[in-house]
Amino acid sequence: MKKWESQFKLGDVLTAEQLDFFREHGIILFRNFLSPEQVHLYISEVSRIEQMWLDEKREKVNGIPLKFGKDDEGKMTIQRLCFTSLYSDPLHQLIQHPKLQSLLPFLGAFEGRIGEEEKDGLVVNNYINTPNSTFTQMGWHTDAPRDLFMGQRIMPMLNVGIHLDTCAFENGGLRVIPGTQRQNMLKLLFGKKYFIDNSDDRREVGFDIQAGDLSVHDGRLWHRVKQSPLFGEASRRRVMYVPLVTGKYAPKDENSKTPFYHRFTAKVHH
Ligand SMILES: O=C(O)CCC(=O)C(=O)O
Ligand SMILES: [Fe+2]
Repeated sequence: MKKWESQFKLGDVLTAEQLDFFREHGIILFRNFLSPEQVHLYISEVSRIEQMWLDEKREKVNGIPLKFGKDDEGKMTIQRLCFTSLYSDPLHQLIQHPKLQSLLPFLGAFEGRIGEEEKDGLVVNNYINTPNSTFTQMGWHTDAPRDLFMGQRIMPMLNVGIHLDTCAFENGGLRVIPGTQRQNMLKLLFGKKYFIDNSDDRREVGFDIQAGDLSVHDGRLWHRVKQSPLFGEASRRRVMYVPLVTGKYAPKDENSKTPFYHRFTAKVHH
């Protein structure tokens, strides 16, 4: 396990160095994408949406199940929200920001777009290490085979992470195995046991992530979320993900079916 440094800043266009780095490793971290004020605003927007959905007793958004947990006082919380930008002007504007469009060349020759209404839209993961939490870590996986479960072939896609909490390397969080985005299909599908393997890997790397940082990883890259050694609020980690997608436009709506893999991941994401 190794900590990587990063000094990359996201400008209006990606530099040759940034493109080369991403092509080699399948992951890149940009510092200070959001100001502290923006982080604060998006956290409050997520709380507002969470409360609205709890009040509505909502269980799914566009066919994708919300993931519920309880806080220390036994109050219901939502630990994974999806399609959030469709319920918030500030989040919608963030997703439409030209700086996010500037990430599309990471897809290489493929023409991409921001998947605001596709896949799970703008996801918010809210991890906390408490006895009642249902979301403390996420086992090894790649994001690519979800397409297979949807009955489609795997298309190139990137996941953009917008980090709302500071998470030092020592405190767990995102871990990736650099370069695995270039593996063959057999390794992509069977390189590790999807979601149930939480063990350390000597090849894995992570970062000291600051609230406001932005990460991009290739959908074919092996990655996981390592559990925090801390407990309670000190372990809280909120991160938003939006997919950059290619291929046929496939928006979801209220009538969209629940993908089969959610029945599986609901059981193993603890
Ligand atoms: O929370 C993270 O940083 C990663 C989440 C993830 O890999 C996923 O939702 O597929
Ligand atoms: Fe993932």
